[in-house]
Amino acid sequence: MLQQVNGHSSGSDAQGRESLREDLQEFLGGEVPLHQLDDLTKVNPVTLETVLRCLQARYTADTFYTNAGCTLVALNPFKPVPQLYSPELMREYHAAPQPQKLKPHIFTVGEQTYRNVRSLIEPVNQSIVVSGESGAGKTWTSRCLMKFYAVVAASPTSWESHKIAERIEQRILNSNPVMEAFGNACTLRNNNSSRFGKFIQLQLNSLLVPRDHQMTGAAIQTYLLEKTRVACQDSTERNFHIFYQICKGASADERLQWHLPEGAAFSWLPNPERTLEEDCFEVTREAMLHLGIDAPTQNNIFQALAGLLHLGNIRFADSGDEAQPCRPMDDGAVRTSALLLRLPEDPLLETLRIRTIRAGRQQQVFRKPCSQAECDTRRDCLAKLVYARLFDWLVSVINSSVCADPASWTTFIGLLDVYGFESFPHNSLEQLCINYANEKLQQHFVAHYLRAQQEEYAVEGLEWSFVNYQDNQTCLDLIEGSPISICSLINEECRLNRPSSAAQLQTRIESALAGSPCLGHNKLSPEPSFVVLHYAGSVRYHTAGLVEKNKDPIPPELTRLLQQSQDTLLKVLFPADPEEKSQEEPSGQSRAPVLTVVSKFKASLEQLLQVLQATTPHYIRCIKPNSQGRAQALHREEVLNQLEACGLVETIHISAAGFPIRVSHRTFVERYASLRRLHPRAPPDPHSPSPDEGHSEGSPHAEQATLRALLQDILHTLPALEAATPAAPAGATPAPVHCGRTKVFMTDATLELLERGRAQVLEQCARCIQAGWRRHR
Ligand code: AOV
Ligand code: MG
Repeated sequence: MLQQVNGHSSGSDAQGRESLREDLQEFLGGEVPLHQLDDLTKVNPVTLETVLRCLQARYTADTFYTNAGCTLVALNPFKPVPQLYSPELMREYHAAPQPQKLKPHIFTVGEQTYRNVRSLIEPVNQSIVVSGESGAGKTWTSRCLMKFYAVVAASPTSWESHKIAERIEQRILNSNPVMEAFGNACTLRNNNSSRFGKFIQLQLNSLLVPRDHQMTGAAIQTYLLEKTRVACQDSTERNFHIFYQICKGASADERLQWHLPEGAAFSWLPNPERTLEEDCFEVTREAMLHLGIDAPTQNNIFQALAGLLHLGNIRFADSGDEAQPCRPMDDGAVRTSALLLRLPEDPLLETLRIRTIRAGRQQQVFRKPCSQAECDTRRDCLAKLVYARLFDWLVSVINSSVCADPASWTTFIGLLDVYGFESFPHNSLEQLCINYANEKLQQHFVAHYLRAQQEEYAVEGLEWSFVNYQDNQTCLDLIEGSPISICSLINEECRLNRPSSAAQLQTRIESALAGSPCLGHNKLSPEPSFVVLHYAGSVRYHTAGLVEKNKDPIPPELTRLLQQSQDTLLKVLFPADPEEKSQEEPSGQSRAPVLTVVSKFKASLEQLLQVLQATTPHYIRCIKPNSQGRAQALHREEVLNQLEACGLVETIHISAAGFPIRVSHRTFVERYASLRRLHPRAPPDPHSPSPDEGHSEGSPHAEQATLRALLQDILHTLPALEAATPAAPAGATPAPVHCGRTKVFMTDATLELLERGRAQVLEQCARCIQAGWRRHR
């Protein structure tokens, strides 16, 4: 847009263009240099280019937080900035009469939410949605916010209550290292990548001190742990931190007990040489202790994990005879893992190698030896099953340790640290779920943002109805709608339990949903796949393995085996069935409807949204300035992609659907007063003060009236300006502009028109002056 304006007014001289751009920027953004602009909606006009330039200027100036209307944009500094997170600074934001007047910070958001829940008139729950791509800083941000609340929500009245408060805050903070040890891993994008989504509800009371809420507890909800990582890691990535922690941090005694000799090689433990800060076993143990997980229980957990590592070392060799089960290549691995998991050795081996099937009219039980690949799948499945149950159990233990008695809290602040939009060369069910969640959150955000915009317009006395914005409901209909959607079709395949190829699934999706504008054209793909046009970009999902992943089948023999364990922990994780029913794998038709991954995810997502909808939301968008994790480097292209993916561009578009350009009456009159010369409505009154002069004299009312009159004069030149525009089609609608109580709202097109007129006046003036000189000479 700026380029267009410049192109019209200042020839081809690049330098001139640059200076005009700055001039216009100054007009639109006021006197403030770009890096000091605290709010991206104040860059004017709001375009990607200006937003990027502003962020870049701020990053260079080591300013990492910027507002964007009701959103906070957080750039990852990729270097320690301790002064930015000190308890002193937390208290400063907490004590400030108007924290929003301080520099943008996550503490502003923290304090705002804290004050909102504290309001005695109408206590209302708050939520903070932290989003952004992998490595952008979501978990860091959530952790910092939790520390913030631990500091500000701990104001004690007596020593006794202080003690209680500190204990609970400390315990809540302690949940972080534990959850991260078990749920985070080193990936290509982030050394400490969260492999699950998390919503933590910080519970506050108003009982002890009515004005100052205190944290009395917390409740944690997790989403979609990437459990496949236990048994399958990319060669450049790692397993969950906890496995490395036990291998590196175990004492000599523990090594003996857990069968983890120094330097032992485990196939599920790639890249052990990569030493990370996260490998600190002591921190995890200490935190677990604070959460009430005592040393024997910890010991039990770590022993089971060591058992999984040994399980991963079991390899099978084909027997060469279909009727014969595969042979384990190393009896030691089977023995040790059975020992550590306290499972009977023979049934373990049997379960991994032999499938039991019920078939025929009499439902006879058949035992079928598995192929080598099937054995591997069963082994991996066993590990995933144990790890996922362990993780859920840990979360429930943490919850029972930190959750407050329902009677002791009145309001909560929810923190959502959720995986951002993902698009890889190969996308599967995980990405579909993640992106589906992001669509949902985006819809929630847009609704909230539009409401905020609406409020600004209302304050300015403008009609909202002229803004037309289509939200992402169409895409959500495609993914989750009824009766037919991508989810329903994938679930249908699972339910029918029929053999169907990846290509067939593609065809079914494409033919049943052909009418959806959000289903992309699927050309040029050698592999069966379908394309969804998400708000954040289009993503190709591969259909191979999708149905199987959605089923997430757990052979019942595996569960039954684990129920035989003599281990105290495994007994808790796999309690015996109350009634011993027939549990052999049925032959097909008689199977009860399975709860698929997608249906479970959908249900938990709906629950989350219900919670969010009942709160006042706040948004923090984390941005990764570069993918190498380097300090002081901002890559425009990468940042642009993220602005797009986190919906900020969309927000910009929404504001463009309305009036992206807002300037105060005075600024507007100062810049365009000269336009009246071009198309005067009435002869300018020589006695009326120019805006500059009228400043100190007269009442503010009189000044307002003068400004308004001038404003109207300028706006009346618009139709003439438009008619004089060569490109304007005959009978074009007048350029939209709205005059609010304090600001003028306009579109890019109007700005362009005004700028062109102004350039014309300036040119005329320059000619007059030149002519005057000539006459003088
Ligand atoms: P993520 O949660 O968004 O990724 P993290 O919060 O783990 O990303 O941040 C990644 C890394 O960036 C951290 O380990 C820090 O080294 C650094 N970092 C982030 N924020 C800051 C900050 N404010 N100051 C200093 N360093 C920071 V993922 O969980 O992968 O989606 O799944
Ligand atoms: Mg994270």
